[in-house]
Amino acid sequence: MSNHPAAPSHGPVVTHQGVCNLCEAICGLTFQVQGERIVSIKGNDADPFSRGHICPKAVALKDVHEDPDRLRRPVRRVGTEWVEISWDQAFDLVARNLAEVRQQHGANAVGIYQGNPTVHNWGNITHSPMFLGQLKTRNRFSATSVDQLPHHLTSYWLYGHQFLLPIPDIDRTQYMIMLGGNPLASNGSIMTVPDVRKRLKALQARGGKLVVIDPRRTETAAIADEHLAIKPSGDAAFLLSMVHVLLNESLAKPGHLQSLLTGLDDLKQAVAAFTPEATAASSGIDADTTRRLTRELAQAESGVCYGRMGVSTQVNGVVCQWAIQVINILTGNLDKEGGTLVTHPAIDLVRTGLIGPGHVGAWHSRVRKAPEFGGELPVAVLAEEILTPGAGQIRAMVTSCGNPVLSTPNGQQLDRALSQLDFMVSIDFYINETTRHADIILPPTCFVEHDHCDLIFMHFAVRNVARYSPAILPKPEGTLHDWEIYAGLAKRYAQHAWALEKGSALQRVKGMLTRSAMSRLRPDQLLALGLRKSAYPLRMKQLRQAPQGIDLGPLRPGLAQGLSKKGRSIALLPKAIADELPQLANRMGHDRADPNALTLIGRRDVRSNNSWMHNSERLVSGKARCVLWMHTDDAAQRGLSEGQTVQITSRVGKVDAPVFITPDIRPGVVSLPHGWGHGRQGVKLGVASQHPGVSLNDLTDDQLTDRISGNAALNSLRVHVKAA
Ligand SMILES: Nc1nc2c(c(=O)[nH]1)N[C@H]1C(S)=C(S)[C@@H](COP(=O)(O)OP(=O)(O)OC[C@H]3O[C@@H](n4cnc5c(=O)[nH]c(N)nc54)[C@H](O)[C@@H]3O)O[C@H]1N2
Ligand SMILES: Nc1nc2c(c(=O)[nH]1)N[C@H]1C(S)=C(S)[C@@H](COP(=O)(O)OP(=O)(O)OC[C@H]3O[C@@H](n4cnc5c(=O)[nH]c(N)nc54)[C@H](O)[C@@H]3O)O[C@H]1N2
Ligand code: SF4
Ligand SMILES: [Mo]
Repeated sequence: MSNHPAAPSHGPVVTHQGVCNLCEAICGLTFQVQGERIVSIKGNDADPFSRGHICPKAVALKDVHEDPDRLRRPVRRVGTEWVEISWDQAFDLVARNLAEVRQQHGANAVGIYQGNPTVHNWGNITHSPMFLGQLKTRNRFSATSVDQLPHHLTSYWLYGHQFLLPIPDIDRTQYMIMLGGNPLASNGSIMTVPDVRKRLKALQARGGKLVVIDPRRTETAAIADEHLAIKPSGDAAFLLSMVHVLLNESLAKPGHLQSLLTGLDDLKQAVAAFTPEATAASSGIDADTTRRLTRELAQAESGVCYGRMGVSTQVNGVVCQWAIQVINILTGNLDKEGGTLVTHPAIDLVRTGLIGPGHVGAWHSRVRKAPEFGGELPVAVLAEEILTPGAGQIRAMVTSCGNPVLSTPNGQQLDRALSQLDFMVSIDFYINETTRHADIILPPTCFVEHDHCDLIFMHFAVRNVARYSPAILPKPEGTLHDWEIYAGLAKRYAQHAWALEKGSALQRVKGMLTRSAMSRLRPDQLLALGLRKSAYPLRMKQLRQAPQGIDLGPLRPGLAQGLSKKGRSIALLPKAIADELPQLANRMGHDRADPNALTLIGRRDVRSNNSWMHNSERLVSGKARCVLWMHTDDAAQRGLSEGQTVQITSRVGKVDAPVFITPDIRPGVVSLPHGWGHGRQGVKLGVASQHPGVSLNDLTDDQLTDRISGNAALNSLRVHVKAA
């Protein structure tokens, strides 16, 4: 493999404005560059949205750029060795092998997994469909189903579109209840909110109130006006009680939404059993507190109920996200300034139809019969689809922007499954826990080497903003961007799979010509075309002249009007929820907990980013971060002392980690971060291997999923902990 000589650094120091793409906040950055070397990275005060804010990860963009472990050329695995090959050879091998598998075993024998950076790097959005669409497989997976799937399903049912996600109007609200989100560490999610600490402080300074509901006293809980350490997975019961109180204390005032609502009587019946008294034992939140919070929210001038990862990735994920929407509707806060609002981005994928409304259950997984949503199956079923023999078994995989061995439940099982594939290709610049199983790795350029315009997160932003960021550094010779890799694969695969395509020769030629024309257009050329359909009078020239971003104003109402225009109503009680609630009511209070078991939840840290920023020395140095948080009483009961190594055991696995003893977590609950576990053989991450940690997902259970959507239930896992 190639060595990477330090990038030349001579000539004048030049300043560029760009963004950080690592998380959903998309902070504006100022880069100083000398030759091909980054000299400094700072927050961009001129950015109207992020206002100079950054976190420690932004500076590590330089480390990724200079990382000697980062691949720059395609490699092929020969036994345990990796050898560089040309792009032409690589495309040919990939296209030939995938077409062969499809020919012999059918289209579903090829599986696809697209990970989180897919949505943080626009070339993947614009160009991956040209190649992946041709594979025509139903075995598509992504990080969505270890994350926000319940949000999409809820919006699909209530508002008719998977991407109509109402966003907290954090800058104007007077009351915010936050469940299962820790934006002070995560910097916000399904709420693009750079500089969140200042925005929350401003909420408090104008007399508003922040309530955080989380089993752990998180960084966000620590600045809240009130923190309730709920029992893990007690949220559905608690939220249903809030709905109950709204409907039974005549607090429900949907106001401007009233004429759109149907099913209000059925809803009242459906939540009848969930009195605050009945749910208190399940949630750990007493009835008086539930009633008081509900009244406070209902009576506030404006308010938001917001729930994220912690309430999505549990067995009642969809019930939680649905109940949150219902609460915002009943309090009249949906589609209201200071409440929750849908966004109006410059490139609007919803209103232009570029993202479809979604569909559910159009097909099911082969082994477990889990439903697809929006064309994807839940990733919790991926390993069994590879391991279970029979027609339709997955025999080849395409992965990109992802590390499912560390990020999906029962990672060890998936690790085993990937090692048994006939063929695997990964589009990634690291040889990590997942890509080490690939036959071919195709490495794209890294972030500072390509341009970027956010196409996804501006749909979730707390302000409407348009921003286009040119590349900071030139692309080194012989390297390709993600979009160029997809364009190359699309073309080559079409040649190899020619005989497999259905339709007349003329139709096939037409398809090929369209793809070939499309794949020659760069993302910025597609953006220029897209702007012509924008509701704003914006052109590429203006975006290029304002790399700090163009403010398009605060969020504004539009959801209700859009629904009325289409003659749509909001049916408050989708059938799947109506079917689920009686079962939930029956399960309440019948929790036969093993008295020695603890409940394991996750944790994010501001210096870590899922599984992949651990090869940056500046981010992993200092105190070890992959440690198990445990309450003081639970540690005393087990005779454990600070820093001692403990063994954590679940149904599917065992890991050892040091314990951190603290009063800042609910008794009976322990917490471990995900994304660690770099000690596996064959991983080529020099720094990360020195700070390996263990993988939380070697403990999480692929059989534990949200009962409605199949989203992974990563939180609330039963574990046993003892001295190692
Ligand atoms: N137990 C537990 N598990 C979790 C979570 C949790 O809270 N608890 N969180 C879940 C969530 S929310 C998510 S989103 C997933 C994330 O899980 P994944 O999406 O599977 O994984 P990442 O760790 O984000 O890995 C990103 C990979 O993309 C590569 N990469 C980075 N930038 C680019 C690029 O521009 N192009 C290409 N081609 N590759 C790139 C990196 O090298 C890395 O290998 O993890 C989930 N797993
Ligand atoms: N620094 C950093 N930032 C990130 C990431 C990262 O890995 N590192 N990942 C990015 C990604 S991909 C995403 S999706 C976002 C996620 O963003 P957030 O949703 O804000 O993510 P978390 O910090 O995991 O917050 C989840 C919270 O839920 C709590 N929790 C766990 N179980 C329960 C429960 O049963 N009930 C309740 N009420 N709470 C519970 C946990 O204690 C935790 O505080 O973060 C993004 N930003
Ligand atoms: S919060 Fe940090 S990681 Fe997220 S975009 Fe801003 S600088 Fe990047
Ligand atoms: Mo995520």
